[in-house]
Amino acid sequence: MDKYLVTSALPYANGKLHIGHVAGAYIPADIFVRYLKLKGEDVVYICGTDEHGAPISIRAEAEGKTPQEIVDYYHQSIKKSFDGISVEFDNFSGTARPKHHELSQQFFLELLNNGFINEHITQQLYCEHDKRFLPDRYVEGQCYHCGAEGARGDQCDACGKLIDATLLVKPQCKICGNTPIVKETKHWFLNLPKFADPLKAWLDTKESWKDNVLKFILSWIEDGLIERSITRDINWGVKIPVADTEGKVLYVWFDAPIGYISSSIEWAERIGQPDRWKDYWYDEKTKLVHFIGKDNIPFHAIIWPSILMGQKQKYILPHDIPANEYLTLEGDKISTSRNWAIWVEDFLRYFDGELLRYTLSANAPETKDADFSWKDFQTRVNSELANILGNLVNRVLSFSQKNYDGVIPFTSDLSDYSKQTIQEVREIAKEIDTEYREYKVRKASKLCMDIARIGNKYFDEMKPWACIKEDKEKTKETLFVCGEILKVISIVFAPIIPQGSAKIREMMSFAPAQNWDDIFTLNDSAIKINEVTTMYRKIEDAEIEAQINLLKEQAKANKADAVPQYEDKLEDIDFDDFMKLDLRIVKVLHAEKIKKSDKLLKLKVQCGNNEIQVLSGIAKYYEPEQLIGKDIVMLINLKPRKMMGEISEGMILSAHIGDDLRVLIPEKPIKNGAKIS
Ligand code: B3M
Ligand code: ZN
Repeated sequence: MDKYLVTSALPYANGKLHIGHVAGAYIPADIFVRYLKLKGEDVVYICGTDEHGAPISIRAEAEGKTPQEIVDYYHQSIKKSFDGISVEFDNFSGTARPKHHELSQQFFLELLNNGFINEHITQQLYCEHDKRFLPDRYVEGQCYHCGAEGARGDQCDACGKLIDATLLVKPQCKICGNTPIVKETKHWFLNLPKFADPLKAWLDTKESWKDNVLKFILSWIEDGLIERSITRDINWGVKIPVADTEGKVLYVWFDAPIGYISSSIEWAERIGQPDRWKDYWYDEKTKLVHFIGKDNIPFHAIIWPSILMGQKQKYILPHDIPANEYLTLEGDKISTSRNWAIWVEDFLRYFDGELLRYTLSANAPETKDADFSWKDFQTRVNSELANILGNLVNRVLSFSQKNYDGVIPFTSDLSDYSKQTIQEVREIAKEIDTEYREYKVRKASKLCMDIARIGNKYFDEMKPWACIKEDKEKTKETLFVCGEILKVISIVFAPIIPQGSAKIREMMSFAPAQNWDDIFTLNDSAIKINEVTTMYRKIEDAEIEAQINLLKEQAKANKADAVPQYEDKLEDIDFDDFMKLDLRIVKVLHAEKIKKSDKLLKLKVQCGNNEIQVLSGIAKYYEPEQLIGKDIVMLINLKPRKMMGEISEGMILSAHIGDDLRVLIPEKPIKNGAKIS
């Protein structure tokens, strides 16, 4: 029997999960694991959140939080989404945990001691405005491989190639938008050229790998491997275990895959067998399978195996890396920045997670990109899950309940047609077995549904509703065969729709599916039926329209939040129009919240010799104390207005974007009353 260690890419703990994520690296992996468990194989399924890297510190800075706060929040959010779609890891860890830090440092030191890491003074992009280096996603520009805009400092999404940030065309600081300069700094490099030969020898044994993975990697090695920097000038991450490295950490892609091991260690400790992880990672018979999205290929097929090869302890190397293509949404690329995405947690507010598992399996982005559309989702649920599978379950069980006292009757008197039908179903089950083994969930899910189709066809042809009027004994055969088919369905479909399968088995008073081989043993007695309930409710057109509207609105709302473009500028005005505005510096003497309003602050400000009262909608952004004593900018000749029963004699100037707002304050103090022009 084989032993498997299955992993899914560690999602970055800087955002929610969307359907594109789960279609690629999670649902197919969970299906594979459930399949292996049914086959009685030894398998551990490992994951966790990727809690380092520039995206997390960028998000923390943008939201005024600590990286740890961001990580804690999204770890929970992501875990909840996985629970909602029944993706069940044996362990779900996080890379900010101390044990992971220790292990990553240990890996680094060993590579260093074994001569696989070199130290170099390097040129890095540096923002003089923000006074900091700009590693990875802190910088964007044009890709020098393919010319695409928006390439990040570490990788270009358009061509998938890794990037040397200093070579980016027209680089821009992601924080302030300025053009960075190049500055020297010391870094540690993984000596990939030293691994070129062993990598090639290892990859030569991987003929069965998916084409998109193998071709891509071999061409990478052909192009010549170069040393890769595995440290960064930022504060959030695993500290470099070498003296005088303040302000530097290990590169997120160095420590993240080590997370597969640290999460395995955590698992072993949690189940009370602390050494158990070694049975997998140290045993060359273990098949290590990494489910990832295609943008993660080079890290898993080159850098990660090199990190493993550079250790004295012999670790297993990836057995297979099924990398999936992308999922598009309503024909358009999924984009978190444009909010063109269906977030799993939003989906779960309206529909059962299992419907998503089925739809994303039936239409999985395996060999090419696949599209998710709400209409297609509706069709899959209504015409396949409800009309084919649900219908079969319902008609067989209800019929038996009504006519055979709540049991599916037993008979051994089977016609050739019945025997053939059972045989046909078993043949398909064998095919499904192969498809699952090769991670082909798209084909597997179609074949599972085909078995239900066969069941319906058989039921239709046997016409039990007519037959029973003449020969109740003979009609038993139809029900018996259909019961057999339902049993097979409840096993072969279990990896894709675990709850649906459990429901069928409950209604048929079977224990949960645990053994694939039950497919090949005929039921040998009558089957008691429990209460029969509807498997899948149909989704109304109105529900689908509502979802499509929601999606569009969400994207539109996002546009309103987006940085206003120069093109959005208002109509030109005359100089005289501008001169009508009496803008002044004023000093805040007093500020307080207004009862009954969570938006307004009431300010008393000094402008020259006058005291003015003004109401401003900034209460969500500032505590009154934060403003008292500050010099701010105000329009003082706006006609007085009454708001919430209070008079307001002007307007405080502020800059705002999306959900963020800043009151304008002069760069150096200047006497209040000063005119602004
Ligand atoms: N967090 C990248 C991603 O989510 C990364 C995967 C790490 S796997 C070790 O695309
Ligand atoms: Zn900058």
